Amino acid sequence: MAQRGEQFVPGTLVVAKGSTVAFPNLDRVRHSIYSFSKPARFEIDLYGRDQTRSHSFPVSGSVKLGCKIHDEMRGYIRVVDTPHAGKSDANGYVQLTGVPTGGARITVWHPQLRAPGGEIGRSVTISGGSNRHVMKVTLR
Ligand SMILES: [Cu+2]
Repeated sequence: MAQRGEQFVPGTLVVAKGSTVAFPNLDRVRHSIYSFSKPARFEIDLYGRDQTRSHSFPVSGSVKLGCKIHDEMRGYIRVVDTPHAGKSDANGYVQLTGVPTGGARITVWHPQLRAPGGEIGRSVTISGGSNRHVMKVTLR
């Protein structure tokens, strides 16, 4: 997740639990990174252009990132403990592969979703015949 144009790019990242995320600063100005989110409370001090810092995320959940210099900078990392996860595209579609048939629980998370923790869930039954499942996520 880079820092470019005084933004986190991409603004949202989905990573597997235990992943280490690199935060290259591609701006001319210095940035810091902080999080008060329960799964990952940390602070990375100011660093400059073409420098990279990284952080590991051993706990699943949602992490909201900020920069202490630029108040409007927001980044979101969703740390997941399932291989069946993805980020929906601009049209709201996400494709999950290799989902085993049977009962499953689908969770949708969005930083602006008006629900506890920004997430909603639904139990579904995955039927056989295809190992690719495409879902459309619509937020109202
Ligand atoms: Cu900054």
